[in-house]
Amino acid sequence: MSDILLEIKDNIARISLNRPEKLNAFNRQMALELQDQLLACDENETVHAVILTGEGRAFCSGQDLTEFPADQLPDFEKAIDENYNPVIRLLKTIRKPVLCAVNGIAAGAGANIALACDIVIAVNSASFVQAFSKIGLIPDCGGTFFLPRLIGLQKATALMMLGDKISAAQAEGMGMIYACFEEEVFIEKTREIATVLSKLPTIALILTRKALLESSTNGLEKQLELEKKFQQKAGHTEDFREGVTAFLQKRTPRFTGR
Ligand code: T3D
Repeated sequence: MSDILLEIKDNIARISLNRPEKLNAFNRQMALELQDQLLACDENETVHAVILTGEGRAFCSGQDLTEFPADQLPDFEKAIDENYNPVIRLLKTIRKPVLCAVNGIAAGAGANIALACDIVIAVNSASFVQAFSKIGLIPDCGGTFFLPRLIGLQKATALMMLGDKISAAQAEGMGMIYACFEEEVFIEKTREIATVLSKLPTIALILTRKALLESSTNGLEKQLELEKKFQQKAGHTEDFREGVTAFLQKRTPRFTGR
């Protein structure tokens, strides 16, 4: 049985973390398999949107704490270089929008991998915890980059230092995630949002992600120049022509991702 499940249906890939008995804690194999499946989705032209979720009652409980060697110092640099940072880089470069559907607790690396996705939704019963400080570590997986940008420096500092567990509703309230939904409609809502994403002009979405990411470090002048460059790219796609034509013909556009 694989630690990551991949299912592709109706142009949507569903990638699922699959170690439910460990609340989907990341071991090395799971991190490497996740990289493989993200790459596979990137390259598969039939995939227009990706859902990242977890099997069982959790989304992900972070690094598998049983994986550290008992008799020697752990090599975090190697583990982060090989296991985690490639996942975050892939989530930010994959040429398909990624919807994270947080189906239960998201702790440590699990919380921050969720935040690296394009859109994050959660079931009402889910919770988020920056568990790192509780075991003497610092937040990784891009958490120190994404969280303060989402909720502000003060709240990010407090959540990261105190390691408080917050509910999905609190996460939505502070802008950490896009929305949360009742259990009964969560799967349906996830599918609905992924379907919308899968039918939008993919190149424009990916350029939007890139522009937003670059805005974190650019000044206004640089960002205006970047928008100009990216708009030129978007405006030269078949999807742009289709979008305008469909509008003028008063019909639903049929985007192809080209
Ligand atoms: O290597 C590197 O590069 C460093 C990177 C570090 C990144 C990190 O993610 S550090 C943070 C690691 N994660 C944590 O510290 C969280 C640990 N887990 C918890 O605090 C709790 O399990 C939860 C709050 C997530 C959930 O609590 P609860 O009460 O719902 O469940 P539980 O009973 O604690 O867990 C259920 C089982 O999953 C249990 O196993 P058992 O007793 O039934 O056999 C538990 O040990 C196991 N489990 C949960 N989290 C982990 C885990 N096993 C290994 N590693 C885990 N992270």
